[in-house]
Amino acid sequence: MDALTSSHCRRIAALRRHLAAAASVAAAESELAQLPGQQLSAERGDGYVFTDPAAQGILSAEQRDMYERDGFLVVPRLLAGEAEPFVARFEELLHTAKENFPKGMQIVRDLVLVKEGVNQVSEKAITKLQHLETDPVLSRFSTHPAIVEMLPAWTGPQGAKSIPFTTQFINKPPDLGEGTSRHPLHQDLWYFPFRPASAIVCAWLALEHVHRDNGCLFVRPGSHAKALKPHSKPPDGRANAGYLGIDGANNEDESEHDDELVYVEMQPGDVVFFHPLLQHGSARNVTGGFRRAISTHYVSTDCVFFDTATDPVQRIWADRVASKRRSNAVFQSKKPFTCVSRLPWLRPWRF
Ligand SMILES: O=C(O)CCC(=O)C(=O)O
Repeated sequence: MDALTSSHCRRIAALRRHLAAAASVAAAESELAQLPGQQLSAERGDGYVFTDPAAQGILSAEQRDMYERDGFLVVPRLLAGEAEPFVARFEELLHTAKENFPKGMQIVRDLVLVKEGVNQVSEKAITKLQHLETDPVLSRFSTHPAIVEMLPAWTGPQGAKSIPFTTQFINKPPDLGEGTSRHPLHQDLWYFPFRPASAIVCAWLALEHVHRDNGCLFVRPGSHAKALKPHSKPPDGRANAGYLGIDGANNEDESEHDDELVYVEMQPGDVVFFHPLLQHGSARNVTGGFRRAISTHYVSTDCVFFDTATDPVQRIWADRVASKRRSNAVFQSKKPFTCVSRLPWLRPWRF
């Protein structure tokens, strides 16, 4: 009887913990829903919400409708035949001493693999290069005329800037069995303290055939029309530094959600444009090769920061920036959701 009671107690305690965790996710979601930063998107003049009126003449009616409905759009062969120099440059950088790297470029290593003994300067340990602005070759993606010409469809005709830390070369190494090559389901808007969300867009170029086995992007179509969800590091610790996921969904095996997800298989030169609220990620690379892509987020010069002092979500982000000593007056504002800045720190290219 005693044994039964204590097993009951353990189960009840476990159930309580489970319910408390679920309740705290629900509480965080409802708190988030109240925030000014959740005023995400509004109709933009011609009946559309997620694309700018300038999209007319850039996207076909069908493409525009697809983006409005799904939150992403694949443009096949937009940069056909242009993948090779990016890959060659990445490989050249792998053999370049750090002190000879382009100024400001950051190497993001797979910390889990490094901890497990993978040589940290090897191709297998490097998951990303970020801040590609000063690199003579890799910078050509963000400023590529074929991409830049399409931007007004989302960012409007007034101009756009690339968001510096989002210019990245992504090198997904073969998974060693721990799932560290996986990027959990997330929304990029979590990292961006400016709005409106729909005037931000990501362009992601496949540098080779990307498919389910080597970890192509997976997306949840239509999720761009929903709220920003709380994000955190996956509790089982299998994700890399900075790879946050949506609370309650970041530790799961995405194949459990196959009915809701689309796996975006692409050929080299294909570009996918997607909304910053679109829930997306990429699965393990279970091949023996690498899966490479290059991407950039762009933001309309009409976007405004909102007050991070009154918004806990954005405060996390602001603290991160502050900790990197990119001092910035926009984070000092006292008034909620005011136009405190026209993106002064987004130095790189204006289009
Ligand atoms: O390319 C990938 O594997 C995922 C990239 C991504 O989702 C991101 O950088 O936000």
